[in-house]
Amino acid sequence: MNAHLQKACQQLGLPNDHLAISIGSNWQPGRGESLNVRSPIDGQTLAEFKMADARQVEAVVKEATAAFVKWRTVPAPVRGEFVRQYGEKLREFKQSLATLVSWEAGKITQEALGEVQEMIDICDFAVGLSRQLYGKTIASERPSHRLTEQWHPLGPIGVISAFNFPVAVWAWNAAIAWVCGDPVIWKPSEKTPLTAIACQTLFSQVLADNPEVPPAISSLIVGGADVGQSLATSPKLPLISATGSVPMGRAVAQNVAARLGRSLLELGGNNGMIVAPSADLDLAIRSITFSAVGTCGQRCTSLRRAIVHESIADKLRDQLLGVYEKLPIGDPTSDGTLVGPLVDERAFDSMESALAAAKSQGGIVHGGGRMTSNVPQGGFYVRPALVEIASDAPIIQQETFAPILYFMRYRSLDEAIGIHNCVPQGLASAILTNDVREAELFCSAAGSDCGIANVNIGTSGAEIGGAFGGEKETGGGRESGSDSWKLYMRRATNTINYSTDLPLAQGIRFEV
Ligand code: UN1
Repeated sequence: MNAHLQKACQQLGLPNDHLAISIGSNWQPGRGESLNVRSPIDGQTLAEFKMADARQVEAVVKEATAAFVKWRTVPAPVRGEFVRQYGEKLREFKQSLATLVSWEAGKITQEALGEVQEMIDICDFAVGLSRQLYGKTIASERPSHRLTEQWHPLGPIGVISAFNFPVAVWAWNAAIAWVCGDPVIWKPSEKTPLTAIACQTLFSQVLADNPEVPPAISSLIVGGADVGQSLATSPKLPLISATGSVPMGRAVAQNVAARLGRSLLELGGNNGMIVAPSADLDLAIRSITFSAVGTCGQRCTSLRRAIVHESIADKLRDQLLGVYEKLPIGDPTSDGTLVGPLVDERAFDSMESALAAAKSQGGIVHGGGRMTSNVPQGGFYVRPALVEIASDAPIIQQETFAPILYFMRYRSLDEAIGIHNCVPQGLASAILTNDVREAELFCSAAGSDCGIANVNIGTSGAEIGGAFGGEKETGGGRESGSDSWKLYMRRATNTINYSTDLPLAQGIRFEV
């Protein structure tokens, strides 16, 4: 194992023998298939251990349910104090956790640090939120009555997360759920269990300083799809929050809906950007490059479609290709690298087949292909691709988790918005323009149909303060900031009569 990684693991207090299940600080071995965790950097094995199987889920759910009964009565600001301490722990271990994120998910150092910062930010947000979980007081139509609403903890929730944000997406859910009074059961991606084990290890350290906190407010189950399905079908988990592919989300949603539970889905992106004639081209180059090749095109928010006005298309394409040519691609832990590896061979195969399909549909492919020199051996390093293609080519409907940017041309803004909205996904979108009318139209009801619509920035890299999520096949969920917390709570409407009469609503007379 690489020396930096080894040091980071030691600092995080990571055990040498990994166990698949943790309820609070109680670790148990899995009884499922064995898992070989490989680093995207060089394909080397980072760890090998047995995953949990579906039959082990019930015991974890039972503990979380018992923890809920205690945690829901702890005052929310006191729950917030626990989250504050977790945030402090993350500050202390930011560097080590980021090193692990780089090795397990293949992120460049800057983006790995940014991911841990996102966890810290959501903890801070949740601490403030813990004093603001308020309902409304509503004017009652009856004399001497008070009509009001309260938000109560919902219950233990299941979090299913993806490899590309192996720790931040869990933290968005966990920090908010904890202040809302909900225990969290986490099934991380099988590709990134070590970062999850690290987060749970840090949780146990905070737990040790807070003996009154029920340990099972945080559990971890490293397992496969059977474990995910078992969480989704468990009637004891009122909310399942799932991030990943559309087929995974569809399966989760159907299982959760069958028992009338609540699901929060954050699925495919296929995000687009309109580049208008008045756009600042320098800003366009920088924002397109960060969104399209950052994280090697493996963010839900990655830019996949540039819809460029025909008057500036050739110039922008040439400048972009010039920048693509010089991109530092390689070991994500080396200073200066901007593009790290794809997560694995399967991701590389999907990129290859998407590019082949694009070619067969008339696309002109610039870049693409595997790099083998000046990169660590064993990893899947690729040249980002820019594909000039017609806006009606079927391939642009499809999201491929790789650095492929479909480059299309438009004449009128109406046409551009039409092309932009013609895909089945609806997560993030952007327009680059200096024309205030175009910007406002794009953000209006007649503009972008996505959950995130930006002006003069790229599609990726959202702050935690806003609600994060999207429409259509993206799944409709909202996580992280704004009032997303409401999904993690249940609302009770209370009518309180402080008179000796019993007037009925709607003026109904019912004398006995
Ligand atoms: C994801 O890719 O699942 O907006 C989350 C962003 C990040 C989160 C992405 N803050 O790109």
